[in-house]
Amino acid sequence: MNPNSERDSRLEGRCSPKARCKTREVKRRINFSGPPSLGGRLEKMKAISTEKHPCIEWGVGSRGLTSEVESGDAHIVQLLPKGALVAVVDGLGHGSEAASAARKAVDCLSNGASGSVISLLTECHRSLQGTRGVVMSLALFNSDDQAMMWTGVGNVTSVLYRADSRIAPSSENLLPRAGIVGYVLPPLRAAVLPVSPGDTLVMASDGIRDGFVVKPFLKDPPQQIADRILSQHAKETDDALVLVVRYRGRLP
Ligand SMILES: [Mn+2]
Repeated sequence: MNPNSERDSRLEGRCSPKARCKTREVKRRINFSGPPSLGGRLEKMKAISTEKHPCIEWGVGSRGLTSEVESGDAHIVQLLPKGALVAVVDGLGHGSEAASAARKAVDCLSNGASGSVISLLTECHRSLQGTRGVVMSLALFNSDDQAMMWTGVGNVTSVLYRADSRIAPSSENLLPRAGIVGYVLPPLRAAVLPVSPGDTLVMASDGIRDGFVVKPFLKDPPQQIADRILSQHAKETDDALVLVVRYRGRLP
């Protein structure tokens, strides 16, 4: 896709008109639970993506538009002394340029992971000048405060699901600002939400169709939730990535 036309549509908060249909073939290709012959790359990704940390537990499902070219979607889970920084990044367009922009954003986040989410995003914007740019959502869990601060630019969907069904609302959506990190940065806003053990954050690039259902599966391991969303909601027309992070509670 022409990066400029994608930029225009991203700036207006629209998705690519191409990103719609689906085929069985793609569903098979991205099915993690299928036979190992479906691709060593996916198997490897799954093997390293389920890990535990006293404060969070997470899983990630991801696949590139084609198996030959690196995905333009990326994520980071950075464990910190008092919590964790997590983010999903979507480089504009596809292929190596999108992947390199996404990688640069992840590097930038990992270098400054102890800063606030707004300063991190601003820093990313600076370091991504001259690249295609990315859209991203990021969240910083602070286990001292039992809180999560999140912000985002462009269409990466982020939803926090409450483990305790008595809490209303039972889920909250991040409201990202329109823009492109590395190209046009809007005035940023971050929100702070209290978190309790079991609360689960889902971040998905726009290669994942809206409408995924998480609430009935909140007790499942994060990797299982990520696998289900990827296999049922990945578009065939875009890179796709979903990160599922469960807050486990205060660090000892
Ligand atoms: Mn995308």
